[in-house]
Amino acid sequence: MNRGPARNQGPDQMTQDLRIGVIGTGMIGQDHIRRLTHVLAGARVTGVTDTDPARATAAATKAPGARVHASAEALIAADDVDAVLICSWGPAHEAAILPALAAGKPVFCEKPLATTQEACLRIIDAEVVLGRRLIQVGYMRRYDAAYRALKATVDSGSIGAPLMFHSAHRNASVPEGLYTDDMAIADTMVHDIDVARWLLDDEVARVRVLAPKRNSVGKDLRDPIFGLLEMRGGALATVEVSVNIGYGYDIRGEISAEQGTAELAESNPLVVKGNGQFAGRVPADWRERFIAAYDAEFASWIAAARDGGATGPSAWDGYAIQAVSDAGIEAARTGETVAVTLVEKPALYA
Ligand code: NAD
Ligand code: ISE
Repeated sequence: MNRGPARNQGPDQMTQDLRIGVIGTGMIGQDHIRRLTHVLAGARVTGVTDTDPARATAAATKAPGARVHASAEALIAADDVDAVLICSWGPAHEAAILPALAAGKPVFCEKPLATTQEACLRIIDAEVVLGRRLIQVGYMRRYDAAYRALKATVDSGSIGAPLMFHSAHRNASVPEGLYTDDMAIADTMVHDIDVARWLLDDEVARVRVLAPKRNSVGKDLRDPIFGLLEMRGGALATVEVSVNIGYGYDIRGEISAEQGTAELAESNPLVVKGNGQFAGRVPADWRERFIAAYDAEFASWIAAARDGGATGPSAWDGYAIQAVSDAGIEAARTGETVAVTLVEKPALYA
């Protein structure tokens, strides 16, 4: 997996760097600015913008040489911005992606690609007209070493054809009153939908969502939930989403195949034994659990964007995941099994 060369900020290196403009400087925007500024080589942040100007100004102080722009449009048009990193809220993504595509600038868009299938299709149409991929969507689990090992095992055929994928996605807590029932699917389960499609190399045909007894910590929140995804080829994926589990951020995944199983190992690097027990750390949140995956994801994007293109999760993936998410939300509200219908896949994403 390419994590990129060690950072070297001499003058020659700086003239070759991919110059990145960041739209949205909240939690993940700041974390990505840190990795682009201090961890990865080959890129630097030259512009930032946020609807909260104070936040943009504070973020610019963390990226030497970065200018604050008054709007996303101004940032995208700037001569010293070669590529655009979108970390604003989901409903704002389309309005940033389309002008970036029109300017021919590579885009990294944090998940979701957009918040409606119609918006995703407008983005796909714009990319198809360009005739080349310029968009990578931030489904970072595909860059995690454990998920990649799981995928390699499935693809090798060594345990036979995959029949089921069991996924558990547990957040320690979510902000009360801000995190809604639908977000458990549209904001959280989307990652599990992404890896189910990727590991099983198939699209989701139907979705059902069940809710057991509520976790009282989340009060009125419908938490946890249990998703059942039927893939077109007949395999099943099950997904537990729990967002008030308390003990940490716990991501699990297991493939059950015709002649074996393969599962993600515990992510912590150390086991401590004492007093007749063993223990290890559970990550606090997604930033800790997937820190290396985000680094690898961005190293890969930088390399592709410097060549004027894109790699990894595509606009098609963003659209297909949105379709499953919409079906899941309907399934959760109605208790029914809901079919997922996709448009024909453009050849660009074959
Ligand atoms: P946040 O609320 O902390 O930050 C979002 C920022 O975007 C805010 O500062 C807000 O003022 C700004 N913003 C909103 N609309 C804007 C616009 N039109 N133009 C410019 N700035 C705008 O949210 P966050 O947790 O950083 O999430 C941001 C995005 O990243 C979301 O799409 C979220 O789903 C995604 N995310 C991905 C992961 C992951 O694991 N891949 C993790 C967390 C968040
Ligand atoms: C957040 O937006 C993410 O994308 C994280 O990866 C996910 O685990 C979390 O549940 C979401 O809220």
